Amino acid sequence: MGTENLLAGKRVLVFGVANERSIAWGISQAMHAAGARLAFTYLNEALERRVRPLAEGIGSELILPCDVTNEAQVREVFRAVQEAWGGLDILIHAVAFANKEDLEGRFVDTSRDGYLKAIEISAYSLVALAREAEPLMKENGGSIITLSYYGAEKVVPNYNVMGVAKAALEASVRYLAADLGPSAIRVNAISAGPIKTLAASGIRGFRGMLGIAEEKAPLRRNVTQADVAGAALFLCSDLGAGVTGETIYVDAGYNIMGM
Ligand code: NAD
Ligand code: 0WE
Repeated sequence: MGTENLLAGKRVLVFGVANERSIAWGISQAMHAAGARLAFTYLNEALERRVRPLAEGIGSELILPCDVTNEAQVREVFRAVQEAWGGLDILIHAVAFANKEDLEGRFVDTSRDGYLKAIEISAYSLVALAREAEPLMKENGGSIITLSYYGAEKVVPNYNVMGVAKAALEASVRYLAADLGPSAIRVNAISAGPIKTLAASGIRGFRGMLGIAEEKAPLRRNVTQADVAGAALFLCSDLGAGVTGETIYVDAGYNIMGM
């Protein structure tokens, strides 16, 4: 819909594609259609088999392994991007993980290890990636996007430790935006409504959540990967030039309702 040249020639690095339903894949397709070049990372070999064909299908030149808890792999990804492209314009962070047992039952029962793991993978990783991205983006400025959820600011049953991690993520977006702003690097979060992805498929009662969201949201529907991609295009292009440190809701308005 008229976005052909919105990101012409922009170099995009994407973390968080697992399969064709991933929110990061929806964003990637939209950015490709807007004229961007894309590089992808995958968590492990099992996911490489899903990610590589998708990436190659849109002409991706760079497809690299990266567990965000592995400092050596993180460094190698940015080294390879610098070598291939001589810089970076856009970074997409769409990575989250908590132990399954911590996404049910009582938050008060979260173990120390489970808490630290959720925060490390889902929040600290943005800080680590932003630090590596800064020198590659400095020359021309850049844009960093992460994905959050409503459970960061209100208690959503069973979201538990992920809610705490998303709160840390949203606060990290503000502190990173302040640090990187003088380098013309913008940092924003998109807080998406529930979408049926691989990460959601492991959640008991997720279908019920989709039904509730649809009923209560002002737009009376759920959001799609394409809805999230639209906001990402806005934020990463010159259309979003004045926006940084924000968490923008793409949730059909769900979060504004009181009852
Ligand atoms: P997804 O399963 O497609 O993506 C999650 C990704 O995280 C996967 O690609 C997985 O490989 C990656 N990941 C997990 N641990 C990792 C690690 N240690 N290192 C590197 N990568 C790792 O699901 P999704 O729903 O597209 O999730 C993407 C983002 O969107 C997440 O941050 C999620 O919290 C957020 N989000 C999802 C929803 C939803 O309802 N699906 C709503 C709001 C926000
Ligand atoms: O951020 C998420 C989910 C992220 C996620 C999903 C899993 C499933 C499999 C993180 N870690 C894991 N670990 C696993 O082992 N969402 C926004 C989707 C989601 O998850 C929920 C939700 C919603 C919405 C969990 C409970 C309640 C609501």
